[in-house]
Amino acid sequence: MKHKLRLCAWVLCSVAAAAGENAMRFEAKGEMAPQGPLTLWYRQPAREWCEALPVGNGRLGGMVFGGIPEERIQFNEDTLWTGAPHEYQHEGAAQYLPAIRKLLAEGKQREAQTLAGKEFMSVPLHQKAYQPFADLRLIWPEPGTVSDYRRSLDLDTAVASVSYKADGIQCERQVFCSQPDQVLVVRLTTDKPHSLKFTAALNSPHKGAQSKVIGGEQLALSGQVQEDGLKFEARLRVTNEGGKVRTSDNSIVVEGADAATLVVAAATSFKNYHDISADPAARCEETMKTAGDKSYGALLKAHTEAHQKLFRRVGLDLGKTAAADKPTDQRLKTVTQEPDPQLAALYFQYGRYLLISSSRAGGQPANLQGLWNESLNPPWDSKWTVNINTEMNYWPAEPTNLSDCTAPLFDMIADCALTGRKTAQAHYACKGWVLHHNTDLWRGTAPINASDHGIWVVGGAWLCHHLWEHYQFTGDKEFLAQHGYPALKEAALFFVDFLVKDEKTGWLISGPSNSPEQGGLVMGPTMDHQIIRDLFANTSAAAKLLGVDAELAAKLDALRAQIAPNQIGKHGQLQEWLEDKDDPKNQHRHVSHMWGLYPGWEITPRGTPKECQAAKQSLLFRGDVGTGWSKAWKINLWARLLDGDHAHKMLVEALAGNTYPNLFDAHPPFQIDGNFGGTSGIAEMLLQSHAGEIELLPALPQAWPQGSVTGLCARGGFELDISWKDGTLTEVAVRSKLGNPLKLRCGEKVVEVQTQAGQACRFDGELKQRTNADERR
Ligand code: FUC
Repeated sequence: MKHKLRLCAWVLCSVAAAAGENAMRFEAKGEMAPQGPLTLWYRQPAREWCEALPVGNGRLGGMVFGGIPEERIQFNEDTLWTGAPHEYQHEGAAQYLPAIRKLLAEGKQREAQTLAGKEFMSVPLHQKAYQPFADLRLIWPEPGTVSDYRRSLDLDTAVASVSYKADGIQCERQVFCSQPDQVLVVRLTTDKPHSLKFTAALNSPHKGAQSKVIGGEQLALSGQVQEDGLKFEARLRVTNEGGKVRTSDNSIVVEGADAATLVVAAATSFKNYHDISADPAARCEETMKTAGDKSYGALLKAHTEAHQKLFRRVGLDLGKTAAADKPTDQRLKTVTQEPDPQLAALYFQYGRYLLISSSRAGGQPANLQGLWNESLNPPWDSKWTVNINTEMNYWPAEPTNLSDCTAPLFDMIADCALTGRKTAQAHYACKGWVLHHNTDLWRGTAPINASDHGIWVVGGAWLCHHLWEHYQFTGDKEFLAQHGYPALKEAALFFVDFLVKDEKTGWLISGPSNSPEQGGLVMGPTMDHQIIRDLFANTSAAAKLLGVDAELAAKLDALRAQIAPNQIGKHGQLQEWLEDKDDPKNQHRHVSHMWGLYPGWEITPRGTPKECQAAKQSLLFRGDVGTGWSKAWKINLWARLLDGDHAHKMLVEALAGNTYPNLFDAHPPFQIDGNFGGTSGIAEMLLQSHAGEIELLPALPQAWPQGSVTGLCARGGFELDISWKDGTLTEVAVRSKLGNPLKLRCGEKVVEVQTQAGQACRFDGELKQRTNADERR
């Protein structure tokens, strides 16, 4: 394809891979300034999937490429997976548990792993994979000239746009995924009457999927992932304004129109993890019945309002930067040379945008890729890996005022508490429930893949941390009673049975398990103990709050005190293992033994200075290298160590080295956890509330001398707006939702006040409370 260029542009930028024969070149005028600080924008269409722009409504997700003369919107529905309802536990595995423990106690790790590999693993050994659904393809007649091309994603409206001139005609494209109407919507317009002409089709990568015209006006694509597996169906409806619309065998053709609105519905036969008997065609029909006839304006209004209700709760201003005038992909390239705090603010809000777009009540939780995936064989099956990744996805949820987005995670925990009970019985002969390091749509909980890393027992316990966090931030006692406590209690009961006494030390230890993904199968990894201590403390606190299970609460308190404590080793490090055997040269991406520092809170600079120093030493040994999520974790950890400059260094390194042009996190490959970990890390730099007080600007880097943030949340039910100048706090406004006592700290300054529910109070930079009289002055 060849395009003539008009060289009237101020800036001429070519597609990065422009050397290729087929490369298109686009000119763009300098005056096409970005629409605002919340916009990602580009001067060329996406060539790769990780350049396309994501839209999503928590269930449906689309990747918009913005091509000319062909648009590809690759889309997903979050319940389309391989496999079918299945129980993964290995019946009878528990009889081998004593032998595995004995071999480990004798130092025979290889033999223990071999025995466990044979007798102790999930059936089958691997879980199932998240699947792509289909592509919506739009094809236009090839234009002679293309100019003024621009592709963007506005995080505030959650609309992806494409605009350009084709042979002098202004063409516009808007794409969004509506949560209220449950459809993907595309709007096409031109500024020349009757000039819109295109063909629309649906293609699926699944074998045997077919598309056909039904009812004379809709295109239906249907298929099945595998013979006994999930069925799926998508529908496309096109409404033209002016001109004509006609259908062919498997496409819809629009000619001579002024504008057109395309609406896509998609569904599968998934009802829940043990029932896949739904009728996807009927589901699409139902969706189309309500959404299909709505005007574009009505669809857009409902979508934008629903999105902004969540998105606008938090604002972050880190100042204007010169680089902000450049396209997003160009900004990424200069982030290490040119200070660009505004890009950090954009990245922060992008994480919030992605959570709103991939995790909404009633849907599945955000998986390894959120809900965006184009591959039939995605990396790590795009499952829920729970030895860091799934939890990281939800780190920003509570602090960045998106508490509502946790609902799918809590539904998944409730499922796993049921399937995990069978695994607890079959593998350990223990009460309660257990989840190892992965789960899938079928809620597998048994140890998968290999015995050297699959047998890791605290996945469910870590997820339970989020249930308690939800209560901490919202004070929602009903949630705690109905959803939180039942899962916490059953998870705790598992460990009451599971922990064993270490003969050498007398401590209670966890095992067989591992320190995620290194060191092989062991007894007593530090991370397990930190997580189990947290689980026991939270379960006991919840029982006391709810006035139930007093005996159990007392038992958990007593057991908790006997669990192997954090230990400081010979290099001054926080020991990763029961034994003092850490290798200071180990730069593994997992920093598991730092769990107690973040996301846990048993290690704090003021509360446990020695352990804190040891954690810092361990983090220094691990170094700043790492994959996307590993760097994101380190942003949070350095923030908890109150070192804003180091946290900022990790953020810049993640942006420079682990971020795709569309700002997706690069493990590599794409994994969304790093995006979410980055967002929570920025929140931790500005506000912390885990240590019984709310600390303002605890890790403000020199690179952000002035700014403001609004709407961040703190434990205890507070919402805060904070402003600073010259690196110093200038003002803070606090809204108390629950009427809890408020303790604010900024450096060494501390103030304590009692609040009323619904009350707002303001403090100056010295933490002096402002009165109404102050306000009037
Ligand atoms: C864990 C990590 C890998 C990857 C995978 C999805 O196993 O160790 O780096 O993130 O999850």
